[in-house]
Amino acid sequence: MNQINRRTLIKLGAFGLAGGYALSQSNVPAKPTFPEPPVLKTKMLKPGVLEAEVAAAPSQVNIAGRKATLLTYGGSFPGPTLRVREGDRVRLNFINRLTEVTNLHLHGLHVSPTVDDPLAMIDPGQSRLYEFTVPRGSAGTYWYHPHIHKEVAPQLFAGLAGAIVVEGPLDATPGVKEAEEHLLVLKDFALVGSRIAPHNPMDWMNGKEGNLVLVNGALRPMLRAQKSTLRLRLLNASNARYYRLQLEGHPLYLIATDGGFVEKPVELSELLLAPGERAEVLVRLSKEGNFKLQALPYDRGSTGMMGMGGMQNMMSAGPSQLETLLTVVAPSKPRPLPLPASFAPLERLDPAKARVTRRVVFSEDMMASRFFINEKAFDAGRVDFTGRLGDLEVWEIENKGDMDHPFHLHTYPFQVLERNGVAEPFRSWKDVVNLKKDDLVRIAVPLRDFGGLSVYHCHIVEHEDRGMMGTLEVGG
Ligand SMILES: [Cu+2]
Repeated sequence: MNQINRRTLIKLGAFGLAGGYALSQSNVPAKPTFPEPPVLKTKMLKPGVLEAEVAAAPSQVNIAGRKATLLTYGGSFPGPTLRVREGDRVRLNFINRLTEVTNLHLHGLHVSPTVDDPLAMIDPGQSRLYEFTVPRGSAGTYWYHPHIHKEVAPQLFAGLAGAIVVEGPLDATPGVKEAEEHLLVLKDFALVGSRIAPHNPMDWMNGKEGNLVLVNGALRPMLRAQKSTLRLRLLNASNARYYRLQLEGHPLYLIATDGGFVEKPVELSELLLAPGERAEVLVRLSKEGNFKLQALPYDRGSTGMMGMGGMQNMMSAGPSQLETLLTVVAPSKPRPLPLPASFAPLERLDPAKARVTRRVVFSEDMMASRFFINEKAFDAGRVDFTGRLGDLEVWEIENKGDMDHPFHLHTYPFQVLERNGVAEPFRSWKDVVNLKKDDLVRIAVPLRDFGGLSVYHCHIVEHEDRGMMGTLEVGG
């Protein structure tokens, strides 16, 4: 077992046994530890071939310091992290112990859509084997969640989400490898008693947000840093909540986006994570003290409903409230590592070589709470786009709605070329890109390695469930 796994397991042991408080064999007072998600146990069949099993089941778990009945993977929230290495062959057996149909989506992993089948249906009591090879060059942070059309929103909101961490050679970059690593699954909940609050009609329109804004299922935990440089893997696993992240007194150094490492660290004063997006950042703690990681107010154009004289008027609900997500406690006499100068060059995709340019237009019918792509609601039996394996394509995505919509494409990681005519400031691999009202985003999509039927959709999962999804069939 490598060092990272061992380290994470030690943390898991402490958290799993003591519910957030490290067990101490002496009489030293227990010290709160950061609630790291558990790690999925894998069995090595032979070098480079791993087997693992995870089940979806209703479970009573502790979130925000109270007992709640959630739908979980592996009996925990977040679900256990699948930690694998580039090049690994993975045999993941998934068992459905829910009372409803579900499946798994390996969000962001470049694997065959016949494995990561967005239309797979796994009945209660049934299982399905997800067997795939972890792509080279994909070291980064991914996740898994359900993908049953019309049921994604209630299943995800109820707790079905877990991270996938891909390790690779770039993790050994000086300035990264010595950093103290933590995974932060950002997910909000709303409870009625000890149960998940059901969706109401407004939730289906705006996307459901909850009043409990949690990190790894904990309310405003403390992260007592042992080292002065932190590597935070950030995952927005929320249905609809956006996180405009800022750490008091510290810039964030972006080192990876959805699809892995960028070419060199990018200094950011704040970082916006739309639903489904991931980012990895380095934090350099250079002074002692406590620093809040906050989600700053963000206006995603959601609407509130106001009853007036028997009429229901829609109005903008305005920006979200500021939320404190966690507090970082710097170590004494901190001495952060120098920043890595660079990682590895990313392939440059030349849009002049694209054979096809497609248009994807988001639109809304707010009164009917229906959502469309190119004026059509999702139909699993209809092929919207037909692509050719090996082609580079340019997609022009436009948001003609009033709300933000995060665009997500399965199977094929892409690079953003420009937003509203402005070139992207740096190259990165993405699988989610957010569009504000009236935005026009151009992306380059290489259709590589795998043919089959994939989908693209809004990652406000209520919108996906209410029609904002299309199909892409790639053939040889
Ligand atoms: Cu949307």
